[in-house]
Amino acid sequence: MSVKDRKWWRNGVVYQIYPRSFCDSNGDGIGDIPGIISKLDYLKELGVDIIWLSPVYASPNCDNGYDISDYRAIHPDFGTMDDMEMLIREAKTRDIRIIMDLVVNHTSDEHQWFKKAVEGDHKYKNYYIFKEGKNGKLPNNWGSFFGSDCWEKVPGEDNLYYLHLFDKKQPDLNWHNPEVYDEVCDILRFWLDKGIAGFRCDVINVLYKNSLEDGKKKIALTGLEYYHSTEGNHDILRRLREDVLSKYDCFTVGETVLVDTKMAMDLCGSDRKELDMVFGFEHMECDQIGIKWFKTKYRPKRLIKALDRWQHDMEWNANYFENHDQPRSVSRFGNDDEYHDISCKMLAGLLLSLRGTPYIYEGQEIGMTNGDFKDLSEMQDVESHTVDGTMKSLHFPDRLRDKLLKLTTRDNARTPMQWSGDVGAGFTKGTPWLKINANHAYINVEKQLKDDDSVLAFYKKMIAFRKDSETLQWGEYERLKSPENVYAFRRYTDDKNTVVICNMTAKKQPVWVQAVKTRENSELVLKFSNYLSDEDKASSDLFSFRPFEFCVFEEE
Ligand code: TEU
Ligand code: CA
Repeated sequence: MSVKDRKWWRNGVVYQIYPRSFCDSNGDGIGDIPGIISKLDYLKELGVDIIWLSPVYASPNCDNGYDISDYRAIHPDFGTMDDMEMLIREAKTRDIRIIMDLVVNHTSDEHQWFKKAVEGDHKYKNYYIFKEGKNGKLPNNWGSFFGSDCWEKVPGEDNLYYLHLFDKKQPDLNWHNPEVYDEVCDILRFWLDKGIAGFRCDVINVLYKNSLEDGKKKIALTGLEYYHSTEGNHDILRRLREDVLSKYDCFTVGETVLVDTKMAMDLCGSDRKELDMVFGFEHMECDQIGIKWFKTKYRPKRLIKALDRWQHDMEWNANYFENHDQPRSVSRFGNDDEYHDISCKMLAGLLLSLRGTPYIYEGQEIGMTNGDFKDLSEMQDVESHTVDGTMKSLHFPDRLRDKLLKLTTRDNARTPMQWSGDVGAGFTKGTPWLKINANHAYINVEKQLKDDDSVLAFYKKMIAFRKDSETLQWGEYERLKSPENVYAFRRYTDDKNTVVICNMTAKKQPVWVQAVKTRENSELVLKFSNYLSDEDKASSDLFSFRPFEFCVFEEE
């Protein structure tokens, strides 16, 4: 079941920039828009077609910009509106389009709307979700995504609270209110008229709350059943598309939390006319139980199972292994030690062979690893600090808290981009806002640009290979038989058959050619591999796949 319309963005290679950590042009230790402009040629050279720009709007930075206080202003840390318009222009001259982060489940509590609401302005009070506490308790028993409760008392009130599914400085908008809908339509038009090419839509499937009743008590996210992908939410997405988005040459990718493929198809199936694609989380939950802080051992077969399900069930995918919220993929699904480079390349090859739009997160292309934080004092992530408080209140032992936080802090993905091995990593001449990983001394762009066998060089070659491959871009998908920790699949069109094999482990794995082939008397001709020298594999019946080996064969 796959889509046929070859929209320009379907096979665009998307590169996510977390602006705060990408490139600091003025030495204040914070990445900025002029810094991004200075790296556009690097991105072009890599093969990037689209930039997903995480929030650069005015914000008090409680959640590093995912708490917006003015949707039409650029935070001075990042530059000016002129800088932003120059970025859009300069990117366009390089045939790179920009999508922005649309964060409209909530605003910052410092947004004018919320300030007026708490001052008692009736119109703006209806922009948010207020409710009286009951019998000295909170209005209901819901839990927030950040591991705390999700009601905060209104300043100056005895018993009035406002809802926040994230931090208390991120009050949820009331999407029952048509005026909120109209405001968001205007925000979309404002940015689309500036020439952006679409939006990454933040937690876009929790907008419409059906009720504020107590939820069925759960370990986390009690109350989810009242706001998760509700019919009201679908209606909003359909109308936003109909009223605004369909009038522009743009696309949307939804960050849709906690959806299975059925729910995902209900949000982005071509017949639904809501979102163009969605980020699923099932593969991001293969090494945890339910919520991210209940970590389990990573088992490749679980990752393969999740990826296979989404490749099989979805018309189209938004494929990613990293973003600004997730640990670095080489530290999580690869090996950031002995097999660092080869496992980065395997993950690159896998990402760029799957059916769907490929998303690469800043630094992934050079194999950046999780941060090297000493303890919570070196972390800035509001989620980590909130969760630490909750774990303390639950009497988690210090060592366990410390271990869990280092494994799960979103700051693992937010350490400054490693451009060089110099002090400041070529990211800044000043003091960086977040600790730079000490391994920038040997994992950096400058070094890898000079090395034709680097992770960066592999990403460039694999991106070019994918762009040249009809099957990897548009082919159908079918899983092939293989040992459980080897991911083998084929991508095929009417006349071409491309076989992809990934050893997801640090151990040698035997792969029986007969199990992988799809036709009698065919030959598997090796077209791409992450190992340089390659004995002629296809001549034998038994492949012996080396640690983290990745191969692409054409079946001829
Ligand atoms: O994240 C939504 C979300 O579910 C987060 O809880 C995320 O899955 C979790 O932090 C993973 O550890 C989006 C943004 O990506 C995130 O940066 C924001 O903090 C959040 O929404 C609120 O806007
Ligand atoms: Ca700066």
